[in-house]
Amino acid sequence: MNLNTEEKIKDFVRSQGVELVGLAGPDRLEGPPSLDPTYTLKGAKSIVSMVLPMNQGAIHDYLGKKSDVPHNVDQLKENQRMFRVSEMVAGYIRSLGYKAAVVPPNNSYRRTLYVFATIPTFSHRFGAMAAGIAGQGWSGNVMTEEYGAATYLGTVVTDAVLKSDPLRHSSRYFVDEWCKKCRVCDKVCPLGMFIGEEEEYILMNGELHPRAKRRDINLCNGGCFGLHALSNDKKWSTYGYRWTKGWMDVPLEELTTMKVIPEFVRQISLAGDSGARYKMIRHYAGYLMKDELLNEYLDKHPETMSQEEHKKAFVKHGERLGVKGLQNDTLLTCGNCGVVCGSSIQESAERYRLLTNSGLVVRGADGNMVNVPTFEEAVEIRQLPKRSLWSKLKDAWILSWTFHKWYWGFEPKSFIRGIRYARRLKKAVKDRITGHKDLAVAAENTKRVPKASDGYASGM
Ligand code: B12
Repeated sequence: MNLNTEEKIKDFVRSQGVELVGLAGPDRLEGPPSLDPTYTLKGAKSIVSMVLPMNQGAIHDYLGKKSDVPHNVDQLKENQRMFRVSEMVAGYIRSLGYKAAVVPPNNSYRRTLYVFATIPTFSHRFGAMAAGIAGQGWSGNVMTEEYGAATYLGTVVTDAVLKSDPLRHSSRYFVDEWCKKCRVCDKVCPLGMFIGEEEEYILMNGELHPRAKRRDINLCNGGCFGLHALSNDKKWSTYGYRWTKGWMDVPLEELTTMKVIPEFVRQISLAGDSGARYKMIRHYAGYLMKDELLNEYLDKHPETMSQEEHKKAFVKHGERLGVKGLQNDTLLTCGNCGVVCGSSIQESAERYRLLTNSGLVVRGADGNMVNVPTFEEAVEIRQLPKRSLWSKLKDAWILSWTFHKWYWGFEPKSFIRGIRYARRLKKAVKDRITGHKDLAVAAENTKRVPKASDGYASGM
């Protein structure tokens, strides 16, 4: 049977073990600048969007505080697998006579004046929404019918003009049909990046895609980088071992930008291992790791090791990758809003129960993470690593140097497109509000029996 290019590409993706794949052609790529494939490949016109699920068992061990190693291993294995499959798909598309390029799974950002802005070269999320295989959820993570939001995304861009796949969901589907009945994601963010009912929007192909209003992305950076691991009610924790005083005993509503950014910069600079840890994160999803280096670590089955053994294996793995200064195996510590979001509302409720009923993990005197049921017990045994001021300053320099080397700069084109997009978005949101107002007035009018004073013709 003679397959068209679209079917050939999707069959090839599935033959690589990726079940969920979608295509978006030029008609679907109108949106924020990070939906523009030409930033990655000059002349690009279409994208191939791919989704892999996170390992469910590893998630249960992670949220249930049995061990964070299986989930961290899953993040390494599946991000690297997505990277490899993306390279294969790009190679296959080139063999069909087109140009193609891979968007790294993570950590590939545009240059900006604020180096923690993390604006991607291409947004996998927006790509998956444009290809119709995923929709935005309340947390801003994109959701799929098959796996919820606990997924790894990948994208290949190409200059082939591909026919877009049908949109599976309306722009509000997940927020209105799933999230409204669930909402565990906004209860598992240690710093409450999104609380309350307010929505914000992504404007894509003329449609507004809702998500929870984010108070400040640095609240996520603070939690996800392990700078604050304690829930606001002190009932549970993430796998970070730092508790930031300035963010404790403060109602989440009071954690505003001016309270967050100075403390975030201070904490990330004084942690003593931020530079090394960020380099390791970038090796996990920003670089294609050499097979032998990847297998050298995975073949040891790190998820079966004791904490002591895994700390040694992980630091050694870092050294083999050229990352010096790793002190322990704490890497990915949160991601709760994505990890807790399962393939059904019931599964998400179970993951929420696991996280909030399994107490806290803290670092004990021997440097190992210990699971304790209460905050009081955690305070008793918790011990932070002793680090000299010199090692902290050295690490702060490495972090600042690395981030500025990779992400500092100014890109006029991105900046101007960002302003134009922001204007379109503002107008679309305003029109939506006035449109709603008009609808409300119209609805009101239909309800209201016309009075003589309205001057309506009788018998309406
Ligand atoms: C930067 C980043 C982060 C940052 C910031 C996240 C953010 N902004 O949403 C941090 C470190 C906080 C983060 C956290 C997490 N991340 Co992350 N992250 C990314 C990354 C690199 C880009 C995210 C993105 O799309 N940013 C786009 C920004 C710009 O989006 P925005 O805020 O919605 O954009 C607004 C404005 O900035 C403007 N805008 C958009 N684009 C542009 C471009 C320009 C030039 C300008 C001026 C403006 C502008 O428009 C939007 C408003 O309408 C992607 C990898 C990738 N290349 O796509 C992974 C990615 C989104 N992360 C992922 C995950 C899983 C997570 C975590 C769960 C942690 C984890 N790794 O397990 C948490 C979830 C936090 C959350 N609720 O969003 C997955 C998402 C999977 C999913 N189902 O959605 C991705 C796709 C990685 C992957 N390959 O799977 N992440």
